[in-house]
Amino acid sequence: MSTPEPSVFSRIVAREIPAEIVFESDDVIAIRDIAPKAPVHLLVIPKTEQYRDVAELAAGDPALLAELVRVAQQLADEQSDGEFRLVFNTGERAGQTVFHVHAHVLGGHLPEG
Ligand code: D5M
Repeated sequence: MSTPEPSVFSRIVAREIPAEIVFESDDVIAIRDIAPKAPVHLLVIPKTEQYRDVAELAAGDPALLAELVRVAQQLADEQSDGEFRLVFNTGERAGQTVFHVHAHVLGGHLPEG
């Protein structure tokens, strides 16, 4: 059986493709989104790609999900006013394009809705 290709985020963790990395720990990396939808738009990503979406992550490793939320708050404090929208697109029809779980952290002056 062939090994699946690493996700774009695993390739960023491995420094195979460039990104603006704003936080890194043993378990988590955070980068600036390449197509920002708000003045501050970051992605907080577990380094492991074993969870494709937030439902799998919550079931498999709730402590790691809590760590994503903690990092989101820390980055919103550092880069904005501490308030933020946290979005997990879950499934293709909901707009998910990268099936390696990631939290969108949107801050600054947000669009309505
Ligand atoms: O979100 C996937 C998000 O990932 C989308 O907002 C673009 C972003 N993206 C994709 N490739 C890159 C790179 N190379 N750097 C930074 N950001 C990237 P989803 O919720 O799956 O639609």
